[in-house]
Amino acid sequence: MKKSEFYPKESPLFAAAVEQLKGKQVAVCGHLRPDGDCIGSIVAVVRVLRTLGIDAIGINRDEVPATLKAFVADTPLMLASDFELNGHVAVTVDCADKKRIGDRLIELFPEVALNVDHHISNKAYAKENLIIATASATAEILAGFYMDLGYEIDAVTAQALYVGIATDTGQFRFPSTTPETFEIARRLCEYGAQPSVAAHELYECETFAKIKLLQHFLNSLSMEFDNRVCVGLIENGVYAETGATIDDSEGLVDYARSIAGVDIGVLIEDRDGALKGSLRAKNPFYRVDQVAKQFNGGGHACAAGLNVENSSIKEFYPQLMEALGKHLETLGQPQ
Ligand SMILES: [Mn+2]
Repeated sequence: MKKSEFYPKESPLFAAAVEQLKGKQVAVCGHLRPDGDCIGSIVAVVRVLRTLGIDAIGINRDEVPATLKAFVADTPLMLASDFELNGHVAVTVDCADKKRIGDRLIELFPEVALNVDHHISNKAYAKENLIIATASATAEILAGFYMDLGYEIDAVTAQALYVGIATDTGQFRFPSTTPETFEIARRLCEYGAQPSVAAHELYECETFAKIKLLQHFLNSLSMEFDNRVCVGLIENGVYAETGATIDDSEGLVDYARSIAGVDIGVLIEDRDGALKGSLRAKNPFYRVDQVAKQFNGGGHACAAGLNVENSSIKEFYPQLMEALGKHLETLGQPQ
């Protein structure tokens, strides 16, 4: 084996964990409402395990979003509701908390063999936990492992890993984007990743319903805390009205954050009383994960989410603003 270049400490641990999976049936689980990094990582782990002779399939509680379907290609992937346990061993990717795999999978898998993730808040709930918080994406970690270990990366795997990195870095714009991110992405292109094809699938195949959802969101924007926080809402019933799917809210919050002078963008969605909050900061100084944590959520310093059951925007909005206000007051101004 050649010398580990990207993750000298973790790559051998990954190889050892993979060794333990040999001869077993492996279920590679992602998180609720899967994003590009989740799907890309599942696809990449399932494919690589299969090249190593391991019977692996991907499982998700929620459907693969339409914009990501093309990247799955012929990778075996199924919904948790269709999955039948047959002595499978669980591997999770991009899941900071075991809860993120969803109730049915939590029940089926009291134990997780391997947890690969880049969330700083990861609870290290598995037998082997490979958490690298400096990586921009779980896909970046996996790609680094594969390159370090000389695992076979086919064109579908390379494209899936590229998509995971491109989406989690906001197309290589977020502060998590490092020289290593570009080096890994560059090499993925050599393995067959095609950035232009990925960009077309991800950003140039929008439904009209999604644009109508964006229209609602933009109409709802309001400023808080001297224009430092911009909040947009998706009120209950808007999904039905526009015909948009819940995946279509992905990325809306970035419009709120994109405004000059705004430090934090916020999206609050109401889906029949189940609220979902998304917080996005321009600077990791703002540690929006700490605000999300106060509502049983979590995530990264610049990108965090939370879920509140049985509430309404009217009730929750002032609660979130109070928490944000206190948080901003404690933080002061970045240096
Ligand atoms: Mn991720």
